[in-house]
Order: sequence, then C-alpha cells, then structure tokens
Amino acid sequence: MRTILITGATSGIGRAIAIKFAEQGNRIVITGRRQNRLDELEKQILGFEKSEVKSLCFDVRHKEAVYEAIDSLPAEWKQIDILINNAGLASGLNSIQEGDIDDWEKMIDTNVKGLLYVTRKIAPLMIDRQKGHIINIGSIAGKEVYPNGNVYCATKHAVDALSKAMRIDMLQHGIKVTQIAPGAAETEFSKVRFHGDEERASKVYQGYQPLMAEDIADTAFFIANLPPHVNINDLLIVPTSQASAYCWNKKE
Ligand code: NDP
Ligand code: 8X3
Repeated sequence: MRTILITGATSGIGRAIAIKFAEQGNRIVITGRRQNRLDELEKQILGFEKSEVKSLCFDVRHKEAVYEAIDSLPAEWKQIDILINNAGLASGLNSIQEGDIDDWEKMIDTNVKGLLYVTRKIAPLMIDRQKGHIINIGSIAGKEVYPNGNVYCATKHAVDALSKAMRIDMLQHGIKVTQIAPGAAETEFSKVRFHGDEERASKVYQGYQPLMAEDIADTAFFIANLPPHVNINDLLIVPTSQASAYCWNKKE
C-alpha cells in the first residue's frame, strides 16, 4: 500500500486521480478548501476495499495552513510515496492591459507559491526515506502562450521550469519528478476561470471531445506504476481535436 497526497482533490483532475488510486487499494490523503466535497469523496473512497483515506482542508496559498495540515498527519501517513501537485486555477481571460490584479495574484499565489509550499514541506519527508515521486500538473499553457492567457500561462511556465529544477535537485535522492501537461479537460476549470459563468464555460468544450479528468487520472496512474528504474519526465496530453494551445478542429 502506497501513500498518495493529492492537492485539489475536491474536483476535476485531482478528484479523478484520488478515485483512480483508491480503486487500486492505497492510502490516500485528499486536500482542498471545500470541506463538504472532501467529506463526500472520503465516503466514496471508504467504499473501496483496502483503501484508507484522510482529508486535510486547507488553502495552498497559506503557508502556515499547509505546514500545519501536513504536520497533523500521523507518522505513517507522513511517509508520502507520491505527491500530486494538482491544485490550481485560471482566473479571468483578459489582455495584459485589462487584466485584474486580484486575478493575477490568485493565480500566482495558488499555481506557483502554493505548489512550492506543499513541495517544500513534503520533499524533505521523501528525502528522509530516499524515495518518492512528485507529479506536477502543469498545462499546455506551460508550453505555449495564447491570446489573453498571459498570467495563467506564466504560472504554468513556472510549473514547467520548477518540474525540471526539482528533478535535478531530487536526482541524488532517487526521487522521481514528472510533469503532466494537459490540454483542454472538461472540469470546473472554465467555470472558475469565468468567475462562475457556466454558460460561457460550457462553450469552451463545444464542438469537440475534450479530455476527461479520468484520462489524466489514468495517465498519472500509469506513470506512477512504472518500474523503479523508469521515469516519464514530461508528458503533454491533449484531446485529438487540439493540435496546440490555439489550433483546434471544432465542429460548429
Ligand atoms: P477544477 O477547478 O475542477 O479543480 C481545481 C482543484 O484545485 C479543486 O479541487 C480546488 O479545490 C483546488 N484548488 C484551487 N485553488 C486552491 C487553493 N487555493 N487551495 C487549495 N486547493 C485549491 O480544475 P481542474 O481539475 O481542471 O484543475 C486541476 C489542475 O489541472 C490545475 O492545476 C489546472 O491548472 C490544471 N489544468 C487543467 C486543465 C483543464 O483544461 N481543465 C488543462 C491543463 C491543466 P477547492 O476549490 O476545494 O479548494
Ligand atoms: C488549461 C488548458 O488551454 O485553457 O491549462 O490553458 S488552457
């Protein structure tokens, strides 16, 4: 049984990853800000034979809350084998000259600083055991930029750079670091990006088959189950109808 800690497990990709690993009998730590969603997922996971679950409710933007939450885990749960740095968001889709500074700060604080706080706390625990696997959920937006994507793309470029940097720093400790960079996946992502405008969000996924959160979960599970001598450093996964961050084959 391995211990897997997933940030942002209350929705979308993180939730699907939690369920995928739980189905196979693992010890799962689910995290996010919405306690009711954590409770619901905890119940679901308890229904899987052989899996154990604990939930930690915290905001990755608050360093003390991150540290306190991880400190609160019992000793055996601190033996984290796999960290899935997934919590993240886009907020707004505006040109740089019209961007909302609050949106920018939310994205930078969550996607970059939040990921760093969680990693800073968990990497030493992995180093103590000289084993572990950090899987960062980046984005195609970390490979290319697109109109009005500016700050979101910058945060995901930071995740791309940090994934490479972590891999170098973790090398001597035998800890794997992987980045999974998805293209469009239908989750709550666009609803959050458009500040709750569900109609606008649903249009993002019209005219083609987007990725499902489960597609990313299956990919993460495959990557996490490779033999000890094999690592996938970086994986860009897109819907077949998406050739680049802004090149689509959509049916009107
Ligand atoms: P969702 O909005 O469905 O899920 C986002 C998750 O992140 C939620 O569980 C949310 O939990 C959590 N989260 C957001 N902010 C915080 C915070 N401050 N503290 C703790 N948790 C937080 O979107 P996705 O599943 O699509 O997104 C997951 C990751 O995948 C993100 O990093 C996103 O950038 C990336 N991604 C998404 C793509 C897509 O097309 N959907 C494509 C490429 C990458 P809660 O609100 O409960 O805190
Ligand atoms: C989410 C995918 O293309 O909206 O990271 O940036 S995209």
